[in-house]
Amino acid sequence: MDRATALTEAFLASLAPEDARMVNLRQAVEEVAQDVITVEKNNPDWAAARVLRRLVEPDRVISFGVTWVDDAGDVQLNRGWRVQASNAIGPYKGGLRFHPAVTLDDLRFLAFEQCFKNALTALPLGGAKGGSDFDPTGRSDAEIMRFCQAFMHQLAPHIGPDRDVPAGDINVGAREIGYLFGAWRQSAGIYAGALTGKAPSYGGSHIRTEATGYGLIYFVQAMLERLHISLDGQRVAISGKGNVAIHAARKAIQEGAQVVTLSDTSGTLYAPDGLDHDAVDWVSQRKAEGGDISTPPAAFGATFCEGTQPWTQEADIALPCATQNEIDETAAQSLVDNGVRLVAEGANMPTTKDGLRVLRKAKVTYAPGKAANAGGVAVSGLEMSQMSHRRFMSAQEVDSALRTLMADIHDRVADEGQGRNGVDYARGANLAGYRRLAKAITAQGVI
Ligand code: NDP
Ligand code: 2IT
Repeated sequence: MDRATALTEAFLASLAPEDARMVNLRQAVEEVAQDVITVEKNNPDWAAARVLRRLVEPDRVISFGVTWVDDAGDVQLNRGWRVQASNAIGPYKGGLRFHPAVTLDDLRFLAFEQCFKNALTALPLGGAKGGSDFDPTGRSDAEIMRFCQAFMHQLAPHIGPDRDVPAGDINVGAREIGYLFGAWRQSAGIYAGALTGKAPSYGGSHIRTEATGYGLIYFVQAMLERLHISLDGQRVAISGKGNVAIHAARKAIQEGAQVVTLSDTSGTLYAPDGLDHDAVDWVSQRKAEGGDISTPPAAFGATFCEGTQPWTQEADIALPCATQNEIDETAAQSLVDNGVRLVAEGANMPTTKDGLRVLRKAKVTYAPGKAANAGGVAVSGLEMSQMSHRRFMSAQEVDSALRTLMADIHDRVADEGQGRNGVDYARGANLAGYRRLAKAITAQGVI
């Protein structure tokens, strides 16, 4: 066993038993520790400060009940959380996820990852995540509004523009952010940037909705540039049909790629010659209506493969943009067998530990979500500045700033991850994020 693995095992064994039982948190922590633990041990200040251990321990976890009334007049109960992981380099920052399967384990791993992602943006953004086990499926607009208001009633005392700034994530988009912001504004009695992802009509940034997906493609272009390959003509398999997937698909098509798949929980839409903008618009419309994608119009040249993932189709590039752990060992092998040479994560931790081992063995170029999907939170950072200045950028200005931010993140990560056998982006992202956090945490003393 090498030194990093031995130290990582000892580190994992030192976690609180309830944390060690959180499988997603453990997976995320192990993946970071493996890359940074020897760097920490070799730096006496960072080792003495126990930087990594302090990053695993959130500053606080706020847990609350959410009570609301459905359209039938019945009282409904849900559980909500906000995990405030670290504000060492800026206000707590990270999305809110509404999904019936959400657990504290998910939000702990997401908040931990967010600290590193936000550090990589080079903006003043701390790490947090939150959400609820609320299931929006089949709920009316009025029910969504009442749920968001009840959720914010509980969360409002804990957030604010310099304290903690939530945003969207799975099932939390522009509509939900609008209801959440309205409720926060009423509760706080002031108008300020306590949430990002707002519409431009009330203090939001242009391109925030598109930023994660567009940023992912800009990151992929920076990766391909190093390999002297153009995105033009590449076959791209994308999973998901939500915010990240749709905007990644639109930008990829715009840049000349063939988007061969989109997907949802029911199956995969496969178009061997590529989906066009009309097809992506149709998928986006289906998502907005709460519908599935099983009956595409014939003109799209696409077939629906029920119950399958995109990873069984031939492609050059794979962009997982749905959820965590969607590429396991079998899926990763299938990607390799179908010709995929580059994987960049739009979702957070979509690749399992075993999946990653398969990709590495096959020498697939792999970019982790904490680098490749950082465009969303980076534009959230720009939204915070614009709101504070009371001065807003045009869509073109934000898009061009996003391109630069993603190219800079890429270069920071590639420099740190450069090794004898090329760039290890996962290692580069973990180390670059860790170094910024370690410097900030040690400079501020033991608090
Ligand atoms: P959306 O709610 O817009 O879309 C989520 C998509 O993922 C849907 O197509 C959904 O399928 C699918 N999905 C969700 N849960 C599961 C599951 N358990 N199994 C299979 N498919 C699932 O969310 P986003 O696009 O915003 O988020 C997607 C991913 O990107 C998440 O990992 C999120 O954390 C990450 N991310 C999001 C950012 C943002 O700015 N929004 C920023 C950075 C990362 P269905 O339609 O069937 O429900
Ligand atoms: O995972 C993420 O980076 C997000 N869901 C966006 C966070 C943000 O604060 O914009």
